[in-house]
Amino acid sequence: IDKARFPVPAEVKEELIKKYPSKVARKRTKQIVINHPDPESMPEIGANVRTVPGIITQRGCTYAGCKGVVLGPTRDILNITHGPIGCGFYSWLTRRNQTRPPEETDENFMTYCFSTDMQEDDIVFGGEKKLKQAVQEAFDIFHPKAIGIFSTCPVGLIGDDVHAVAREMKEKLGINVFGFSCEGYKGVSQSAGHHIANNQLFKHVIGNDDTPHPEKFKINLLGEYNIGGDAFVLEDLLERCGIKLVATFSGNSSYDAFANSHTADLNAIMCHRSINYVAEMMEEKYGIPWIKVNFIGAESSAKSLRKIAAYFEDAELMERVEQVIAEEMAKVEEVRSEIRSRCEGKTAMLFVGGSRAHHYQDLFREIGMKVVAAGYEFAHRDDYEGRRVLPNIKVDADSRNIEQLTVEPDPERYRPRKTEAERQRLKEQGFEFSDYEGMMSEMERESLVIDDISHYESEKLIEIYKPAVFCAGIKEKYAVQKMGVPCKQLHSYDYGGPYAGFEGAINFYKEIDRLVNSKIWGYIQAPWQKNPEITATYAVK
Ligand code: CFM
Ligand code: HCA
Repeated sequence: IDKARFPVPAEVKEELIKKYPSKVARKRTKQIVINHPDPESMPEIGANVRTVPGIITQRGCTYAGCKGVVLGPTRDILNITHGPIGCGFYSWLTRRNQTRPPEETDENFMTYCFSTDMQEDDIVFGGEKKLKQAVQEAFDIFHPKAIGIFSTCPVGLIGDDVHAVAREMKEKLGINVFGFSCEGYKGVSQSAGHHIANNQLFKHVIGNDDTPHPEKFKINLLGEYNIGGDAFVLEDLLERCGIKLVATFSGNSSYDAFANSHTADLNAIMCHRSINYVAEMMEEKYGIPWIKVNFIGAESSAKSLRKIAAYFEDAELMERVEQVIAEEMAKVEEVRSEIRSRCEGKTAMLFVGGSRAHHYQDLFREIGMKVVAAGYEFAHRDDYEGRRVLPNIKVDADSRNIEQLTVEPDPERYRPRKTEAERQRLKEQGFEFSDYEGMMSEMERESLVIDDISHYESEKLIEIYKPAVFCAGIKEKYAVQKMGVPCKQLHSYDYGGPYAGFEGAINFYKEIDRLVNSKIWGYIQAPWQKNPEITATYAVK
């Protein structure tokens, strides 16, 4: 970080926490670190800990992580929210997860919002009867092959047993019905909901259909949710390379693809945070190895394709991949160099979720922009520090009801995709299996890394750095823009996208160019520029 242009990070950190009561400041200080990218001197960061009550956080709830994030993008599982109508409504497509049924007659329930619309009576007398009726009604009208039931906060508080209802209805209707104990309050964030979703998918769906595929190179794409059409771009890219995509978890996906996903040779993971549990369980039970990929950014996309091809060690595949990369890179370069000349040296901040605050930094780097601060809402230390960190027991106590499934190898279906010797050889060539690459090693020295940033801290950061663009979500968007700084939503992409793959990179460069080089922001005055600060006086006892 250029000291002449940017404030001293230690002073910025001090400024961010100085107004907090000392107990809160002590907590926040662990979650705000000044980066050192080398593994030996990389600081530890506090992550996956409960937000201090009273602080305005960007985080969402466990139900959102389970129902909205992991299961939401699957078109033909009929998802019923057991709870007040707001929970179902909020998680209904605000995430812009798209789907495209191959045939017009294929089922797509994503255009519907199913909920038991829980009322006071149900809270007092219990809601299981209503839930059973809802499952029956949904079955009678739609005849789905599977129904998922999702618990919201009141379900846990009153003790409705969604799993008993699911078992009973599965028996009665003869279709797959499964429940999720993903009450919103259960963990410290969405992250607990990912875990619950992973467990139930593994227990109830994955492995239900053994039909083999004739193709030579078969992969699953894990942690790709087709926001703004990203998965469509990647499906096309893989097809052109001659790589068979068995299942995507869970963008543009179907129940049948999940059921059959254990027939793939390799799991390629985009968002590790939300789906690593499935990857690990599939490796344990079926012997499918996993690798990390990142299709955000042109360079990263090329690297990821090469990594997949390297795993299969097939000359023809490698050649095809190189061909596709060359074709795509030519198109990217045409746009990139011009945009780079206008964006070079400008600054960005990214505060999102559990993987994008890391992955999208590549796109900014590609157009010469500098990331001065970044952080996740709910990622774990692994995702920051890039090393496997054992769960912090104190933290886990907050979400102690989340089951860590014990998975045994399935002797009939376990097939080592590569022998131990072959794996070893790949490793010696620098090929990484199961790596925990994190955000901090790729960020500049002395940049700020902030976990679960508070609204107050965001405002302070913007005041101090005045970044050219601030990336976050809908809750922050307009507060940021009122300060005269454009906010790009990296969750929903605002109305844009796709941003994945080469095509997506071009779209993103253009969007950022448009935002950071627009003159409009200069006409907006932030409140502190217009009016002198009015210090509030409080009544003191
Ligand atoms: Fe993974 Fe996601 Fe993200 Fe995530 Fe999310 Fe999302 Fe996100 Mo919003 S699964 S962690 S829980 S990449 S919904 S598609 S954008 S916070 S960074
Ligand atoms: C969620 C979904 C969310 C919210 C985005 C936002 C998404 O966590 O419930 O705050 O703008 O990507 O839609 O992360």
